[in-house]
Amino acid sequence: MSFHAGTIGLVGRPNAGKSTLLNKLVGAKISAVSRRPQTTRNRVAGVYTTEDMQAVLWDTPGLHDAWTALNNHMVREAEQVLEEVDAVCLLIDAEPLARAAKADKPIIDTTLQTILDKVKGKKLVIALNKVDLVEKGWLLPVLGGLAESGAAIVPISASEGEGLETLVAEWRKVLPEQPALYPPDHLTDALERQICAELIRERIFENCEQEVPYSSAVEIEQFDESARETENVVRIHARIIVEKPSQKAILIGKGGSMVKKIGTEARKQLSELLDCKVRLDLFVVVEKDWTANPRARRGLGYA
Ligand SMILES: Nc1nc2c(ncn2[C@@H]2O[C@H](COP(=O)(O)OP(=O)(O)OP(=O)(O)O)[C@@H](O)[C@H]2O)c(=O)[nH]1
Ligand SMILES: [Mg+2]
Repeated sequence: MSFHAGTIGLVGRPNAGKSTLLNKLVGAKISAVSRRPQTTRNRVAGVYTTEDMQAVLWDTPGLHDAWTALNNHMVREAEQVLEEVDAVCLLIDAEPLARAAKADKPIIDTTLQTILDKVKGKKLVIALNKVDLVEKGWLLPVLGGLAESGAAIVPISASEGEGLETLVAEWRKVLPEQPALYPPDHLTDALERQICAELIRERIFENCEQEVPYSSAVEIEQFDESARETENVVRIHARIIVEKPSQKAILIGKGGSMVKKIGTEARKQLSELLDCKVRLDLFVVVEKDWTANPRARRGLGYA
């Protein structure tokens, strides 16, 4: 049996489920997932290996109309990945498409067409995601509408793990025949401390309202593994950076309740990731308008 391997960019609109799919296939939480759009800000790599293929998956920020410097960085990041990969997997949320079908509107609207134009010339597989949320009867017209793109289309549910075998089989078809790029047990290139920062940021996205998640960044100041072997514990100091004192107040919450909740939830996830106990200290600091400041953005890895 021939072996196929290469890089695949997971792209799509914000909230389509790209990070969920990456985590599901890798079998570990390496990329932040939240109910809010624009959760992912930088590319994250995960490796998925079977007997006859290996896909190096690049999770990317959602493609959207950027209106701030930080958003610009996110879209550029996704577009750069598009240029570098062997093939593209475009994730599309099935729900709005099913609504379009019900309303007798075109399945490929202008936004989707813009994204399809961006990936033109690339080997393409479309993953129609969140089919668990769509009445089966509306799936057919949606698939019919998407067929105009000319790409292979696979209905999936990233969160439920449905359709993933078929998706992976389609990926294999578009990847070049070559040996694996990584050892089969290799899961990610991301550093543990980077993933930790992402998972703390994810908890802010899930717990805080309005602009707070979009004005927050997380920086790991200390990642102390000196007692990892002996006492099975890692000590982590992280700074949550916000843009305004009012956001700091929201993040800290009444009597510290919000930062405590974020800390408790994050600690649980970090402990799973690192497979040991985690002592987590969170500090909230204001760095005035950091999202608009190129140097501050660079310092936080968003440039
Ligand atoms: N019901 C259902 N929900 C899903 C599925 N896949 C993802 N979700 C949910 O959709 C939301 C967005 O998922 P993400 O994985 O963060 O989406 P993303 O495409 O990475 O989003 P950005 O990083 O913001 O571009 C989360 O609440 C997920 O739990 C699915 O197959 N079914
Ligand atoms: Mg994401």
